[in-house]
Amino acid sequence: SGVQSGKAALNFTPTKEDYQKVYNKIVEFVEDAGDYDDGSYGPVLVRLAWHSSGTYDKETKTGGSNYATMRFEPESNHGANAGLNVARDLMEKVKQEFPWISYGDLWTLGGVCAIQEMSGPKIPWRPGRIDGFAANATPDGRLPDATQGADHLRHIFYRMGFNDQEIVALSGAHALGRCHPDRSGFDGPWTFSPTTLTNDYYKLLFDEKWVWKKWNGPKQLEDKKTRSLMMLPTDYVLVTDKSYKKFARAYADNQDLFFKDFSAAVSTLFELGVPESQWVTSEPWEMKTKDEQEA
Ligand code: ZEM
Repeated sequence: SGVQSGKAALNFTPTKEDYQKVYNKIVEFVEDAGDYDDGSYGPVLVRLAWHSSGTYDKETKTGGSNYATMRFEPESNHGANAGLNVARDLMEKVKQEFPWISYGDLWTLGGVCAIQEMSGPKIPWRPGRIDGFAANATPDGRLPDATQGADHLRHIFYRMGFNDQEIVALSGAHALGRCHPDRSGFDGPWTFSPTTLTNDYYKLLFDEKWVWKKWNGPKQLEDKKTRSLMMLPTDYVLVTDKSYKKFARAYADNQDLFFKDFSAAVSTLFELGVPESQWVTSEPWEMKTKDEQEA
């Protein structure tokens, strides 16, 4: 069997149907969020999958989603990961029902599930990540710093192997979720529908007037009209940097194009750091949404 669980090798080779069962269990937990945030754990699961993948460095081939090293200190305590214990604890409940899945596969499947169930595009995904050790963790500072500018984003995302178009497409994930003062220090959602993936993030960047918020917290922008939405400094550079702006305009004008490019970039993101030999299939799978299975 190509899949290792961290426990003794199980005499069991999971099929696509087995992973679909895991997906379906994640859906149950995502929807059973009660009063948490906007009524869904979807956004924080997307953030967990992203932060477990976005540590990748293409030069040294270190970091990425392979070993799920955020389970260990000090990575679990890196400032960028504040609040992700919520997502890891939720995924732990799924892991208890499906102990054969690796944490890296579980967390990335959680991100795929969350995006698809929040009306996003299909994210091709395949299993093969293995559980690693604290020694596989990367140093702090590999994830982007929201207070910085266009060149910082290039430095961070080029290191992962992405280009300007992909930086802009990936940033569209901020249509989802919100900032929490007790996690990042920033406050508020980017869009009016934080549990549905749309291209509104780009539309709002162009259509609203963004002004610096007057408060004691970190530098962030708010929309002048309602003062209920926010943009990070790194979001705003998508409309001030000439190269980024052209892609942001295209995504604001065409949600299908955004979905197509977002799907491709996220699928690549979630596979960073996994050696080719580990994949259990050469072609990534499209997991079925809850709705498709009920139809
Ligand atoms: Zn985020 N992100 N991110 N992001 N992110 C936050 C929240 C979420 C940056 C960033 O500093 C922050 C990507 C890229 C970048 C999500 C997905 C993706 C927060 C708020 C910050 C500060 C955290 C909090 O307080 O809870 C920066 C600088 C980025 C560089 C471009 C990419 C790429 C993502 C996925 C593909 C999501 C879904 C959230 C919302 C989490 C939640 O709990 O609601």
